[in-house]
Amino acid sequence: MELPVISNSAPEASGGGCSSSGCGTAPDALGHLPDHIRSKVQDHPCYSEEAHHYFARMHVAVAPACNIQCNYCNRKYDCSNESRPGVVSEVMSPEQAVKKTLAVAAAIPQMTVLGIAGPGDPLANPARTFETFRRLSEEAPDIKLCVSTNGLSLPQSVDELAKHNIDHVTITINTVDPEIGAKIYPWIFWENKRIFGVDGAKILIEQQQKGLEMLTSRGILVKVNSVMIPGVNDEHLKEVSKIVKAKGAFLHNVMPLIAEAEHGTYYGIMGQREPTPLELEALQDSCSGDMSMMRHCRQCRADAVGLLGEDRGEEFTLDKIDEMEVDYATAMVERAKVHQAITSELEMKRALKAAPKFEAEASDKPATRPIRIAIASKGGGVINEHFGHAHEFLVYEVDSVGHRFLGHRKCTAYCMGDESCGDGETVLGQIIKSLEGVEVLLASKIGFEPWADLEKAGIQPNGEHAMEPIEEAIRAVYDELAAAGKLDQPATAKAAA
Ligand code: CLF
Ligand code: SF4
Repeated sequence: MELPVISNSAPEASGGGCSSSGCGTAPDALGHLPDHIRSKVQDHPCYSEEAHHYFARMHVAVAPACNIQCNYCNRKYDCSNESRPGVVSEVMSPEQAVKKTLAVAAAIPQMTVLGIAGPGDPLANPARTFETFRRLSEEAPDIKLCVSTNGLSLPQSVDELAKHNIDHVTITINTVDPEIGAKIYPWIFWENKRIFGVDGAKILIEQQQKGLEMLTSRGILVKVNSVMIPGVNDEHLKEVSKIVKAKGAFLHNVMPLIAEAEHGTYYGIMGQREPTPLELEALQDSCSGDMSMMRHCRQCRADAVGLLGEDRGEEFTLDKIDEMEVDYATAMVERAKVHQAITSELEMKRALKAAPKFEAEASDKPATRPIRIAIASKGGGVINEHFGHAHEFLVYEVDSVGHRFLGHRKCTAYCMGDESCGDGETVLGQIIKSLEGVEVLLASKIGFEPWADLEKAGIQPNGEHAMEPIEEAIRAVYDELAAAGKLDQPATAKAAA
């Protein structure tokens, strides 16, 4: 079955929704949503797992200042609440941001969402953030507006957010306990004073919770991001998930801590451990009993452009934008046609999958054990990436009746097309390590050397499904393995590790 991630927990929703704790959920994961919610999420790449294969987002880095300190952030870089630590985005003015947005929207009609997510906290820079939103809501009414915040200034910003039709807000909530908060936030800047430790964390938590309630009571969709910090808040995040769901949050995105010493963050320098992919999956599964989980977040940068996981920012640098003439009225007509074509195609696919024949076939299959399958894809929902060029692999769990998306595993590309491949061997070892728990890997093409090493590691490479839709390919591969009797046995020790 398809599209298991999104269900709605907003108070005005009709309820229900698919469980993401097992394979085989409703054929149309958006289908149960009321129309007004569905129209908000069906083309938002972060709020809909399905949409992220087809629709793009962009960020404009207009917000340099921040009003708190997180132990996983080095303030020289972008806000780590929604981006990778160690990434620096060039700050631009609201005027430059508007120009860039119109240029990108005209060139990439699949771009449906403009987000402000840094490089500091957008609501700690209200004049720059709201000037950008105000102008875009007037000049580009077909673009959804989205913002991500640490929440400290949220309650006082809610009226302004509503005024500019910003109906997607992300709050990073790592804890609801000030004692835990003091281990994550050394200080906050509040009412012209720096407030340290538990006292600061208490104010931050109160502001976040108040802001969440104010937004959901106005029908604004709220996504909650949480950074999983092993030994600090990992167990506690289950409680956080319950609380934010009860207050009407739409989606919970548990992201892994990134703590590398070279980023100069407190956690990086003190050697705080990052979670493994399987630990992250297990926590997401635990939380999913209480609410819908986002599993396709790419922790993108504050000036990201393109589909999630790709970065086309280089095509839209300020000097290039200066030379672009944009007729946005004409572009909007073209954009509407593209959006309609994608939406119609997706609706047709959902209808085909929901057909009774599909159910009957599925229900006749004998029960076999689930496996994880990794996919190399550039987007569009198809297997269209060479193994050696992949910067990430999408991981699905597949069983006899369905599948679910578990997340992606980031990696350094094994070979960038360079004949020598540099220190490819070391890179391959890292890729194999990142594929912990995976038993089959599908790519459009896989070279001889990585093929042999993948096999040795207990991962079966497969290049036979190039350019096929992911969902069809993983079903075909699973059924083939099941028919060959290969899924009656426990996984090999390596793959099951
Ligand atoms: Fe940007 Fe965030 Fe809006 Fe998306 S990102 S402001 S909700 S448009 Fe998306 Fe990027 Fe993850 Fe953020 S993949 S880091 S969740
Ligand atoms: Fe860094 Fe963002 Fe935390 Fe501010 S809110 S300290 S920019 S991670």
